[in-house]
Amino acid sequence: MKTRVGKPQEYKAIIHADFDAFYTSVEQRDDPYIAGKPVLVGGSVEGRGVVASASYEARKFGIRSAMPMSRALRLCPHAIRRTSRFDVYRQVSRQVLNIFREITPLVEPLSLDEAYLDVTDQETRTYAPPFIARDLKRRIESEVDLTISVGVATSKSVAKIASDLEKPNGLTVVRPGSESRFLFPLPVERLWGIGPKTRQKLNSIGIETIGELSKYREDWFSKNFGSNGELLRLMCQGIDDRPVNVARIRKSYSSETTLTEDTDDPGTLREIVSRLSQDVGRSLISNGMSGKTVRLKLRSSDFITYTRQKTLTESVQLSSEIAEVALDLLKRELGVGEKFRLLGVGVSRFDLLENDGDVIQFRLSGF
Ligand code: TTP
Ligand code: CA
Repeated sequence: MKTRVGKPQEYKAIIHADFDAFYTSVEQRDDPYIAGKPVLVGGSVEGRGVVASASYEARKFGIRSAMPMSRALRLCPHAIRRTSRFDVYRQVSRQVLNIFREITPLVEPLSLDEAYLDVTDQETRTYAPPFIARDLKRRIESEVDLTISVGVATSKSVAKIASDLEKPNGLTVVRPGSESRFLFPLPVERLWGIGPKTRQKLNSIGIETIGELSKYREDWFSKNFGSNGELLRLMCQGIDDRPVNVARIRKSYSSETTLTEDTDDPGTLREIVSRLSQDVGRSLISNGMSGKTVRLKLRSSDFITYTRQKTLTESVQLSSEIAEVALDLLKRELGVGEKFRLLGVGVSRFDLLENDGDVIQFRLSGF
């Protein structure tokens, strides 16, 4: 590691790197015939599949990730559809993470196509973080033949927001001290953890921008966002001390829900389990993961929590496959007069992950 020479101030230098249209860019790279054309990677129309990734040429037609494939093809009938090749995406991801790790050992992958790098120790008087980021982009382009968008900032949350602003092939630098100027005009949903529902709620009370949200006081944040309130308040100011976490390894994906009313109705319970399976399948697909163990969590009306699980010979990833196993596990718990108040579905045992520890995800919870 290089030594730091005469650093003027004590702040961190964080880079967030994110592939542009990851799956479709890999497909275009490997087949020159479809380069520059509208390309969709995802499930089939017949199988009621959704778009996993849309090339930027396809986005001009209004196509977005998670849209049903049938709708996407109505918007752009001449789009070229490809099925996912996870093995290739994983291989690209590993190759790029290795390049990142040649630059700094402090690399935190978030999913197959995103990572944070802490380059504080690589900065020198003549080699500032924006140059490190520029060189990083050039290396990926020449060695992997793909483009990434990067954000450079003093914290993870600001770097992540920055990398998204000038996609594709963007390089956005937020200089130390200019965080508020950068963040305040942006809409609140740019902040991590502010999903569509929270955005709507904030908009309904007249809060549109991060600047407007930042005016509220500590007690308002804790009242409205609970224990995450303070984290969010500080993020509005561009303050985020979370370190780049090399060791964060996600070992399972799950989704659970507390029922509005305890029930033993098989139809209702089956529907909930199917929906939870869908949530889990979506997370697995967007992270290029699959697992062999499907787990069903149940909490009865007398608050007894237990799990039932099945380990398969082949990994599953699709919602339909997960639901099939989870519904089978559920079937054995029905008809014994027990009512349930909570259900959960999870998938774990990522063989790939156990081998190389590459796929990691962080979620801001509690919203
Ligand atoms: P994203 O980074 O959200 O999307 P992207 O890389 O295709 O496009 P960009 O970052 O330029 O906006 O997701 C990364 C990959 O994860 C994406 O290529 C495919 C997969 N994915 C899904 O399978 N389902 C989804 O709903 C999403 C959002 C992504
Ligand atoms: Ca991406």
